[in-house]
Amino acid sequence: MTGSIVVKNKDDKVPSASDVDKAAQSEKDALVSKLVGPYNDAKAGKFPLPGITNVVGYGAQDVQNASINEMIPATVKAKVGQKVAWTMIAFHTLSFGKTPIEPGKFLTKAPDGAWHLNEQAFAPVGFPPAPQGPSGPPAAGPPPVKTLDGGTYDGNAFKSSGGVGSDPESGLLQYTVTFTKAGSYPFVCLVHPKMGGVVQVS
Ligand SMILES: [Cu+2]
Repeated sequence: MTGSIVVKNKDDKVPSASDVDKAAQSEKDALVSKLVGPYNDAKAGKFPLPGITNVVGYGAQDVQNASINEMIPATVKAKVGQKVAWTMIAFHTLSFGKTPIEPGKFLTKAPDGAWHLNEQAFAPVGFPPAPQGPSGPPAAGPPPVKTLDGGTYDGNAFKSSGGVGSDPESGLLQYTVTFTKAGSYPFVCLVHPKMGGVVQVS
């Protein structure tokens, strides 16, 4: 994520706030129009790569600077004993149970006014953390898939993937959870408020 500030001479003309707003809006419209097709396909259960049925966040390969902060589908159905896989697209968490922080409230203000990241939002909970290895050069062909197995879940505790995502170099990351008891299990992303869904296990 990068940006730049251009400092102009005092007498140079600079765009007005409304010019900047208009430019930003048209950039946004252009990005949205590129994402609408893939988004509608995903909502209809159509993903461009095999083996993907559930995603945490979504986007389009040719749009690197915008993504969709949504769980697709929002309702996932599973049978007792079934291992469910979610493909983590950008940086999100997939978290079940009573969350240690309110989704989106991952920054806390210290008495000195400095903002700190709330580590509880991004730590994996309820299973051993995945080994963090260096990512290699991109391989030819479809991106490799790495699996982060979250183990089993019966609704009795907090469980979270931690803050994870896929990246173009090391490939897709799938987080899996095996449901051992019938029930309805809501899940959220601790980074983005309103990003959630439910697993219905029967
Ligand atoms: Cu998120």
